[in-house]
Amino acid sequence: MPLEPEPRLDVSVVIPCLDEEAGVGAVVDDAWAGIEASGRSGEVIVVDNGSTDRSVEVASAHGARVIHEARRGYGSAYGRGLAEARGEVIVMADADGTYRLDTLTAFLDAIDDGADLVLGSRFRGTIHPGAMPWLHRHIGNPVLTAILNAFFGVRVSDAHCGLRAIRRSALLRLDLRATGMEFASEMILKAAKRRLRIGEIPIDYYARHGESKLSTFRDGWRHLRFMLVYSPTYLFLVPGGFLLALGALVLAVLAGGPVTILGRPWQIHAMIAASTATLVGAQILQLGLFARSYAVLYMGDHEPVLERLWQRVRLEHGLLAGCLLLLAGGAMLVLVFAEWAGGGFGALRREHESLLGLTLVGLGVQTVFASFFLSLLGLRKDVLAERASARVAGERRELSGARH
Ligand SMILES: Nc1nc2c(ncn2[C@@H]2O[C@H](COP(=O)(O)OP(=O)(O)OP(=O)(O)O)[C@@H](O)[C@H]2O)c(=O)[nH]1
Ligand SMILES: [Mg+2]
Repeated sequence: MPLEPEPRLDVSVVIPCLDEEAGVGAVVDDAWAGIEASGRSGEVIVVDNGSTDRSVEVASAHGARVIHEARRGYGSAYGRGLAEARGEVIVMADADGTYRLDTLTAFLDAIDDGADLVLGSRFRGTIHPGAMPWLHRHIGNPVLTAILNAFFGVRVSDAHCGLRAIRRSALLRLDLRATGMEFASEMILKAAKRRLRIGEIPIDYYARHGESKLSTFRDGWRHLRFMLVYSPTYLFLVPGGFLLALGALVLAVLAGGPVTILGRPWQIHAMIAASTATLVGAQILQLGLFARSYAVLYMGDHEPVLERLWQRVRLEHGLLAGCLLLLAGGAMLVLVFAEWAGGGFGALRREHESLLGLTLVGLGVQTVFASFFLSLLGLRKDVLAERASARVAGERRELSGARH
């Protein structure tokens, strides 16, 4: 987002608006009143996306700077509005009259007190009758908020509240890209990743004017999808690790032949399932590792364990591990073949051993090729060294600052 680096006002109120002629005028008035009550300098920006009603006229008549964005969507509108904002602090609000901006001073005070991002919380405040449908109030918002908290290690009570404030310097670090309603989740999860300070203020939520632009399932899915894509730990590492561990355990138990557990014989079918789980689990884990590495190397994510791994583990280590797996699996297959040949290629009952050998060969091949792919991603490994030396330089500066 090409944000202007120098703020020229204390506060910008940015309001996305799509066909909200019934609400936008009062919201703009409310924003000006909030700015005045706070005693700060400010501006009110309304971002239109091709409204077909009188929203633009109404917003302008009430003194808003109206900006037009061609790309549709709540996130696209904010991307543009935030880039145009000139305030030191940016306050975000909807155009439908659901939020009151007499709370603006409280948001600005919270930023003055050290928060980088301040979220309104409807759940800790008051949701007035008719403001939020039952499904959103009791299922959609709480469940998606809980997922965001679990995935990204935050503790917010209302991840989708449209009334929030952010410090300009914090916004510059977020690199927001979402185009739809998932923009609301993106702000929080990226703030968490950059370790920004997130505050909350209980607020009132009123019934909206005009028609809702929120589509329950489409937008709910967009939030969920976005969180999954940004959380490879949950998308890849948890299911991959689970499948690999379960598969490997069953393979180990059944390696020598059928086993009786809980009074039932476990035979080749369980072994086939375990082999599939092992290979699929390993594959998902590798994809997770690719995704995390990409995020660390190319998207500026910070993950100490992975960064250390990247600096210590080389392509040759991966190739060695892959070859060892290949050798172990290959040796088992050779032994089975030798027994078969020794018996004159007659009947052979070594399914368990063969399957274990084949699974190890499969894992070996995957590991070899995954290692090559990782080393391709690692062409940008220099950024880690640069980041590390920048950190050391920063620490030195702090130390010498402390000494003076
Ligand atoms: N410019 C622009 N604004 C949008 C777009 N979609 C939604 N908005 C605005 O973003 C704000 C939030 O959308 P709402 O429809 O109120 O969504 P919501 O607040 O989650 O749902 P409700 O509780 O039903 O109001 C409103 O001011 C909309 O006018 C869009 O595509 N472009
Ligand atoms: Mg709304």
